[in-house]
Amino acid sequence: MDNEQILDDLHAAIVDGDPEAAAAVAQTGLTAGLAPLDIINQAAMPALKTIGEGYEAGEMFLPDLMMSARAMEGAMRILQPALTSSGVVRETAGTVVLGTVKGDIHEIGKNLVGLLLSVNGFAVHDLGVDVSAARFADKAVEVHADIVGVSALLTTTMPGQKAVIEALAAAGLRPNVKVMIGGAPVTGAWATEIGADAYAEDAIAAVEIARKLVGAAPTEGAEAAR
Ligand code: HCB
Repeated sequence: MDNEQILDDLHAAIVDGDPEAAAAVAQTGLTAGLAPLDIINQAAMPALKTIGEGYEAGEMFLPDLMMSARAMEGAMRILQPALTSSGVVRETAGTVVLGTVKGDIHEIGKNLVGLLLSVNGFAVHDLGVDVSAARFADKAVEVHADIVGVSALLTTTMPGQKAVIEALAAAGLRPNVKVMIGGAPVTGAWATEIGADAYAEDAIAAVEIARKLVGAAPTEGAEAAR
């Protein structure tokens, strides 16, 4: 089976919401020598985009989204250890508190950001999903965070990112603790509007931006995870 077929099969398994097939194809991809990050970027993420577009067009429904998310998790169970073991971690690049805002339970993208930051030497404290602004601020104090990464996938929960910035400011942490925001509906313009330090379009960008925010020289960064 050629690599293109493997990527097509994984795309199909995620769109079809088949966790077992997704895990099996992900394993086939690794065995064939595909880099875990390439499998994620070239098959898994486009599949989620397809599902999202189908949902928006009224051609797919919430159970479809949920099945696809499970299939993505099936693939990630195989890909995550491979991604972790391919990273070269030498020292702690910085401390990051990460989470998805209150009212929002999307976690796939946030988990990917956390994984790539860890692989690239950051100490990541993942608060999970549906996290209040106060909890972000408390954790940032507790672990002496350099960066707070805030994910939001719904237009209705994006104001939660602003609330996190306000909570950090109220705790006296700004501007020393940097805020990096992301999530499908989030833009650079929104980051500017709410006073975030950075917007990261994807997990690879998040690593490079995090390095810049802590003043570390850019290195092979996300490339180390390939
Ligand atoms: Co969800 N959902 N969903 N969903 N969902 C979206 C996000 C829509 C865009 C689908 C659509 O309509 N086209 C839409 C949001 C519309 C909007 O507001 N603009 C939507 C909706 C409406 C909903 C519900 C309201 C549906 C309903 O109940 N009627 C509901 C909300 C539940 C809630 O949160 N309260 C809901 C539920 C779900 C699940 C539970 C079924 C499932 C999530 C499962 C899980 O995470 N465990 C789900 C999924 C899977 C999606 C789609 C299909 C994929 C999201 C995803 O994982 N993308 C999504 C469609 C889409 O986005 N194309 C759809 C892949 C990751 C890798 O991308 O953007 O999350 P990402 O993350 C990137 C990037 O943004 C950046 O790096 C990541 C990695 O590259 N990044 C950061 C993210 N966070 C960062 C933080 C940083 O500091 C830095 C960078």
